Formats: sequence, C-alpha cells, structure tokens
Amino acid sequence: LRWLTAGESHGPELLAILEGLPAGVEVTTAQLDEALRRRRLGYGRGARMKFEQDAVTISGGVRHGRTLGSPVAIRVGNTEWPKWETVMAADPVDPALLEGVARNAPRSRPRPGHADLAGMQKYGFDDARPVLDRASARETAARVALGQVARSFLKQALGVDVVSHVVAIGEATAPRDVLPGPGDMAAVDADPVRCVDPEASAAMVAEIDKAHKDGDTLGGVVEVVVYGLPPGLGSYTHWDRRLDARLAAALMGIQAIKGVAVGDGFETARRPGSRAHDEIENTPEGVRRITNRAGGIEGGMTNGEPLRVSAAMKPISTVPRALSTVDVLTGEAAKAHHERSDVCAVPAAAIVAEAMVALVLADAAVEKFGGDSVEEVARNLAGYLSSLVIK
Ligand code: EPS
Repeated sequence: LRWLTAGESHGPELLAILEGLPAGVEVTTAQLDEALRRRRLGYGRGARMKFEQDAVTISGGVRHGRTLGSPVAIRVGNTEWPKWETVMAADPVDPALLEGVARNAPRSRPRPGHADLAGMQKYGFDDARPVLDRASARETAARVALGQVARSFLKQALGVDVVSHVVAIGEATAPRDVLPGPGDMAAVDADPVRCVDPEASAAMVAEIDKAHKDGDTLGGVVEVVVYGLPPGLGSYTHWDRRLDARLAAALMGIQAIKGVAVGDGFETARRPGSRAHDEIENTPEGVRRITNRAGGIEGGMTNGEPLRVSAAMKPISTVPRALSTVDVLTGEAAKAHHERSDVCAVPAAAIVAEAMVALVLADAAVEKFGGDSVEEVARNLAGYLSSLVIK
C-alpha cells in the first residue's frame, strides 16, 4: 500500500490518497464522518474543534459503498476556509486586499517546540505561517480518513479489531493491566479522556483543568490494541520488514509523538529475562503465550497474541503562557506567538495512532495474503491458517 496526504491547516481542504487496496472493501462517507468525529472528541481541545466540521468527499476509488481496487481519494474540506480565502490563496493576491489583515501579519516570533524556526531556516521564509500551516496536526484528519479505510479492510478480510485508549495525561496514569476489549470502543469514546479506568480518568480531567488554569499544556501516553491478527505479519529476515520497526516509524510520524513502545516496552528493559518474556503452552485451541509482555510481536512478526503499541505525546508546543523566543525580523528577544491552541490533544492522538497502526497492518496483510479483492485475501488467509504446521 502507498498513502499520501496534502493540504494546509487553513487551506481549502486536506487531500488523502491510498493506493493498492483490494476491491470490495466497504467504505462510505458516513463511516469516514464517524471516524473524523471521534478525532474531534476529547477533553482539553481548543475552540476550533467546537465550530469546525470536517467536510468529507470521496472522490475516487469507491462505487456504491465498495472500493474498486483503484486509488481511494478523499477530500476533507476545512469549513474554516472562508476566513482564510485571501490569506492562504493559491494564486497571487492583490497586496491591497492583504493590507491590515491581522491573519496575514508575518509570524516572526517562532514558537519553541514547533517546526516554526527550523522550518523557516530550511525553506527560506521570514514568516512561520507557511511552515506552521503544514506542520499543524490538522493534517491528521486526512490520516484518520485513510485509517478508516484500512480498518474496514482489516475487519472485513481478517476479522481484526483496532481499539485504543489513553494510559497517561501529565502525571495521571491508568493501571497498566486494564485493556479495552475488541467491543469496547464506544464505551472508551464515551469517557472524556478515552481512559478505561474511571478513577484515572477523573485524575486526568483534573490535570487538564489545572493546566488550563495555569496557562499551560499537557502531553501523555496512548496505547493501540489490535485483536484477531494471525501470526506471521512482518518478518525477522530484514530490518525494514520488521513489523515493530514499521509501526514505530508510522507512530513517530504523528505530530508531537516523542516515543514509541511495543508491548511492555521500556519496562521490559528493567526486568530479568525470566520475567521479561512470554512462556508458551499448548491448549486445546492451539499454542498460546501465557502472558503478553511482548505485545503480540516477536522477531518483528505478529505472534497471534493481541498487538499492543504505545506512543508518548509531548505537551502541545503552543503554550498559552508564551515561551521566550527571538523576533526573526528584529533579532530582539520576544515572547512566542500565541496561536489558538488545545490544552491537551492526547485523546485525539489515540485516534490518529489507531489510524496509523491500521494502515501499517493493512499493508502487512496485503503483502502476506496478496489478493485483488477482499474475498481473495480472506481465502488466502483461510488457506494459510489451515495449513499452519503448528496451530
Ligand atoms: C493545531 C492548532 C489548532 C488546532 C489544530 C492543530 O488550530 P488553529 O490554530 O487553527 O486553532 O485546532 O487542529 C485542528 C484544526 C484539527 O482538526 O485537529 C496545531 O498547531 O497543530
């Protein structure tokens, strides 16, 4: 599979293309709307989430609710566009139209933690606007749309469920032994911070309230859990075929993600080998791991246990109590620009992480089971499972 996105945060729309998906995957505008609605949820998001709608149009690769095998093309319109039509116009604009327009004032005080300064240096701008507009996590709306298509494929062809939950916001942490099950997504979504533990959820909400009051922002940790994967996706044979490497790259590619862990991750490094691995037993249903510390991946391959990957998000870089910077036009010390911002976007990051994991797994499934239609992939999977030497 190949996928690409384009579009600026305050441009007319985001565009997303997914190439290589088999025919017959159920995809509808309503499904994509619902996926994007989930991304806008979460306690601690900013004003734009309240009034902006994601206007989805499927413009290729789908007919009467099923993929055709051709590239799937999706547009996510920014309903904010009318306010930006002149400032972000693609074509040259009469300078008189931009005079005195506050939105057009050069963003010359780069915000620490954002792409602003290095982006201005790299691309030769003295205004952070062209940098921040693409670096913005608004772009994740396009990824979530693509992720929904990948998720439908995984469900239909392999019977796989992708869920996520928030395990930490600031100092508030959920107990690590409670995981959402395959059918728990609606219940998790109903929680203000998408945490499965009510006590931890309340503590997370309190952390966000405190940060808001202090003019501060917060990060956290999210975990994606995937049920129903067969053993053998990915491969130990080469570094770039390892599934954990591919998942880590995809998750690190989400704005503000600073760390990725597979299974118990860094915890495993602190344990002796006798308590770090998952012992194997034979059961009437086949060979199983007694524990799942590895998070469903051994040797860069799925091992048939639930997949668990987590990602650490840094606090939003636009801190309301603005950080120190330099005005690049004068060289003088200054306070960073304060664009509107969220206090905490960790619950939304979990939805984006689901999308990236679904895309990587769909890619690995197409690679392993081939097929140009969902039925063919499902047949190939059934043949593989029935021919496994060790079940
Ligand atoms: C973002 C800053 C905010 C967020 C935006 C991501 O945008 P604005 O500056 O226009 O208020 O609202 O997120 C979205 C628009 C979205 O759909 O997630 C940033 O700097 O990353």
